[in-house]
Order: sequence, then C-alpha cells, then structure tokens
Amino acid sequence: MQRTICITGATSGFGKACAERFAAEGWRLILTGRRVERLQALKEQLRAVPVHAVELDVRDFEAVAAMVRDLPGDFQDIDVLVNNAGLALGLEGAHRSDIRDWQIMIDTNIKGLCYLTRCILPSMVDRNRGHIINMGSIAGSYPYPGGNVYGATKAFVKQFSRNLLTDLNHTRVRVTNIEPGLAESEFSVVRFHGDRDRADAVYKGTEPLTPADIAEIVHWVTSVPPHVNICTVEVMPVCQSCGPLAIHREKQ
Ligand code: NDP
Ligand code: 8X3
Repeated sequence: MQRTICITGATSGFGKACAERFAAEGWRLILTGRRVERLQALKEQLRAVPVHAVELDVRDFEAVAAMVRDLPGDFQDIDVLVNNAGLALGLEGAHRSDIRDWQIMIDTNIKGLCYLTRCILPSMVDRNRGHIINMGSIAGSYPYPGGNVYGATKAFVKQFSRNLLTDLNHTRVRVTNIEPGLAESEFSVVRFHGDRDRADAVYKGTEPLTPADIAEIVHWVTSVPPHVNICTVEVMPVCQSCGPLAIHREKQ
C-alpha cells in the first residue's frame, strides 16, 4: 500500500532531502513551504510519485487548518508528518537580540509545529496509526552563546515530543524527536539574514552533516517495525562534541 508523508519546509535543506528520500521509496508526498516556485520545481523533479504541493506559512493557523481540511482524497490519510519547517535568526546575546527575530522563531518553531500536529493528529488517532517526526536540535539540550531563544524553542520541541508520547500511549501512533547538530543547508544563511560569508564561516574546516544524512535517519525511524518507537535521535558530525562548562574569571 502506498503510504503518505507530509513534510513542512520542503523547499530547502532537510525537508527537500526528505522529499527526495521518500519519493525514492514510492511514497505519496504532501510538500509545503512558502516559496511556491521551489515547490513546483520539486513537484516536477519528483513526478514519478503523487505530489500535492501546498504554499503554506506554518505560522498561520487558519491556513494550516484549511490545508489539512482541503487535502485531495488520496492524500487525506497521512501516515507520517515531518514537522521540519523552522529557523534560527541571529546569534546575538539576549540583551542585544532583535525582538522580531525572537517572535518569528517562537511563531514558527513552536506555534507552527503545534498547529500542524493539532490539525493532523486526530485522523492518526482515529485510524490508530501514524507517526509524528519533529525536527528538534542539539540546541534544545546544550546551550551556546547566542542560542538563547532558538535553543529554547528546540527544548520546547523536545518536551512536547515526550508529552505527545504520553498522550498517545493508548494508541499505535509514534512520535520521534530528531536532534541534529551542525548540518549544512540554508540554515546559517537564514540565521545571518542573508550574509553568505558569515554563513560559510560556520562550516569552514568541518565536515558537517548533510540534509541527506538527516533524511536517511528520518526514513530509518519510519521503517522499524510498528511496535518500535524511536523516541529521540541525537546526531552530530564526527567533528563536533560538547564543550566544557564556562567559568568567567575576573582579571586579577
Ligand atoms: P533550511 O533553511 O535549509 O530549510 C528550512 C525550511 O523551513 C525551508 O524549507 C523553509 O521554507 C521552511 N520554513 C521556514 N519558515 C517557514 C514558515 N514560516 N512556514 C513554512 N515553512 C517555513 O534549514 P534546515 O533544513 O537546516 O532546517 C530544517 C529544520 O532543521 C529546522 O527546524 C531547523 O531548526 C532544524 N535544524 C537544523 C540544523 C542545521 O544545522 N541545519 C541542525 C538542527 C536542527 P520556505 O522559506 O520556503 O517557507
Ligand atoms: C542547529 C544546530 O548548533 O546551530 O539547530 O544550533 S545549532
């Protein structure tokens, strides 16, 4: 039976790689994002499988609800939701951050993820099958300077994923939180508001994770037997590790 996956933020990075990975397995795809021309190009690229491409800003609850309500018949029974759309904006200390950046991160990474989950979950519970895959981050577990609200949004994703599991304990619906570390996509270009030199510097001299690496993991967590739930996947490139706790010393 052909299965259906809904991927938010499919126009770039992890989301696009997931679309390609699941298309290769013959899944039916619901692909969403704000950049319509990219969605159309991806739909054309993946034309060997059924693709329903929808322009969607996940911050708009009414639009999310309408997208789910208006799904074409063949696409209505979603087996897997990948809550991937998200972003970091800025890397300033909290006292110097732009409040608008904070608002956009909270609206997208927290509220948008909740909206998709809330609208799609009832059908999964009714059918007693389905899988919510949330894109968290190591930033939700380990603090770093300038990570302030971004890391906090991903900590929300971590706890929301765990809480969802408890709510769904009486069902066969699965929930996975994937927590990647350094990965090269458009993430840093977005974080630095289009400053490509600053974005490139993030990956200089490293071998970061790739979107294809993450798509492979997303596919893997869906492919284990139905009684198995991979709750959390924390993944970093080999070049990355945790730092020591910082101690500030006054000059003597
Ligand atoms: P990209 O910038 O390459 O992709 C982000 C995607 O999110 C785009 O497709 C973008 O689509 C979409 N998006 C952003 N805002 C919205 C919105 N308001 N509504 C709908 N879609 C939106 O970054 P990544 O692929 O790296 O990031 C994907 C996820 O992975 C994010 O949640 C990110 O926080 C997380 N992550 C990334 C890591 C990294 O190092 N790259 C590491 C850990 C986690 P469009 O602009 O067309 O709407
Ligand atoms: C993205 C990874 O370390 O840039 O979530 O926050 S990091």
